[in-house]
Amino acid sequence: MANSKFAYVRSFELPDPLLPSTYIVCRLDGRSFHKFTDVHGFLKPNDERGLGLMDRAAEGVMTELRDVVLAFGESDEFSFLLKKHTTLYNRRESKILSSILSILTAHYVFHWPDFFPETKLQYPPSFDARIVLYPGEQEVRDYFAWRQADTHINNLYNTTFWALVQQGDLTPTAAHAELSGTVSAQKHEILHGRFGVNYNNLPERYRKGSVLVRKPVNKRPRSRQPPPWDGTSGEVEVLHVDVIADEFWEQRPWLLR
Ligand code: DGT
Ligand code: MG
Ligand code: MG
Ligand code: MG
Ligand code: MG
Repeated sequence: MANSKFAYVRSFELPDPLLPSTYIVCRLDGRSFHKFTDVHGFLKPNDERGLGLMDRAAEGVMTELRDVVLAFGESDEFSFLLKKHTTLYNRRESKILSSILSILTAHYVFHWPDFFPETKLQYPPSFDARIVLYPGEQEVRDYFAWRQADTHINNLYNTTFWALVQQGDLTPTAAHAELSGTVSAQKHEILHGRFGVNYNNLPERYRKGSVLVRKPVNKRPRSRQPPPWDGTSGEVEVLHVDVIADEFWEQRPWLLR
């Protein structure tokens, strides 16, 4: 029916290509997860099940879209990095964004019972998404450093806040007041001095977030040349490691190639 008299409407569909040779980052965030986590009884400040489910859903995105080479998640959000020269959907923004968004959402709902066997979903969760283009390696590294620094700041605050409320019997208002204007060191001191908690011993998942990459395949041990591998095949692994320092990136040069 290509030439029906209606087909002209197609010309209203405008192209939306993303600039070539730039890094595409897509960030998803749970819509009103303040309410969603409340209704579903997530543990505060961190619910292992909820974070594990987000990781599982992000793994689903990487399994279905091989050009996604790196993902970083914390709280109700996940960021996905595509290969610099990806030709996925001819780099059409709406196609890339909507696919990542719907794959993650579908996996989140599909795998819900594996992570929350006792809790029935009360209503369908949803996410929003945006795509940001970055021109160079430095900006990409700084983007992921920014998200991981955010993880750390939020987690230190939330951990201290909930210790004051749950163990210190402060009201939320009083806990807020107590923490207002405090710097990192003071929060560490409250945790350690009053609750005997050494922040640095808390699980890495809470402090560093989740980093998903693929394990190199056929990596020749001790070979002088880096393996001719582009990060798009093989098994996805979930790590809780530092992405701010050089080491993570130096060990995985394919991420930014
Ligand atoms: P939005 O993103 O503007 O639609 O609104 P929210 O409510 O999703 O706000 P956002 O994304 O800034 O904050 C994430 C919320 O999700 C925040 O209220 C805390 C909650 N949340 C995330 N992870 C956990 C968790 O592991 N346990 C609990 N109890 N809450 C969590
Ligand atoms: Mg949001
Ligand atoms: Mg949210
Ligand atoms: Mg959020
Ligand atoms: Mg179709």
